[in-house]
Amino acid sequence: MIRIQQLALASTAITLASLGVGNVAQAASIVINGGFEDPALSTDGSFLIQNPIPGWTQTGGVAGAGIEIQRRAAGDPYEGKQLTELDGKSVTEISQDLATVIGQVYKLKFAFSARPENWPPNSGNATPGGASKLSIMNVSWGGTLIDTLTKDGTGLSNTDWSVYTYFLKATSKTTRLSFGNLTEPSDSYGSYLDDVNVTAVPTPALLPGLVGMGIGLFRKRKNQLDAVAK
Ligand SMILES: [Ca+2]
Ligand SMILES: [Ca+2]
Ligand SMILES: [Ca+2]
Repeated sequence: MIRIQQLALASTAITLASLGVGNVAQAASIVINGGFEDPALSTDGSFLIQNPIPGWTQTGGVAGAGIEIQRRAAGDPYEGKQLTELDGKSVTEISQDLATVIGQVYKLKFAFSARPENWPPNSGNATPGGASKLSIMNVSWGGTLIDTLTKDGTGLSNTDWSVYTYFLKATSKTTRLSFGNLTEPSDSYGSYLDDVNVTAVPTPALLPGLVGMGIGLFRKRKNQLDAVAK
């Protein structure tokens, strides 16, 4: 794992293309069910809490908190029809053990939103008064915390997705990828996660050097992406 400074795309002259990683998006993701589309719910407004689900297991929080899948129950997903809410019955950590190659650099990308306070306005699925609107996302790679993200759903009538991207090196044949909100108020309303992708970076010309220099982690917001799936 490389500890890195975070680079805002707009503040640097570095772009993915200039890093020689323009083809990264073409690599297949090694994450199973990264879009939380399985198990598939049949109707909008529905949700399901179970553990495990294909690809993902609850690894933190109280037993029985479960992994919550929502189909437009309280906001639009970033990708597909469904998303996961980390605050299922209570705060959780969910993980997937990835088959990785030692020394290989991977690109981690996912979308994170706070749970919106008002979806749709005045519906039964709006976050109730008294519940926290704070959403926290702790991201771990190989057991090491790599970032803590915070969003506030106060006043939102729909999701407000941001996409985060990191370049991370594998140091083991199995790398555990975890997302948790154990530091968020536990009230069954919280962090939304969708579209988790991990792709091997195909021998970029410049990236290994940059990683070596400590610039291995890179993140940017959705509005800096060229195209956004919705
Ligand atoms: Ca999805
Ligand atoms: Ca919940
Ligand atoms: Ca919460």
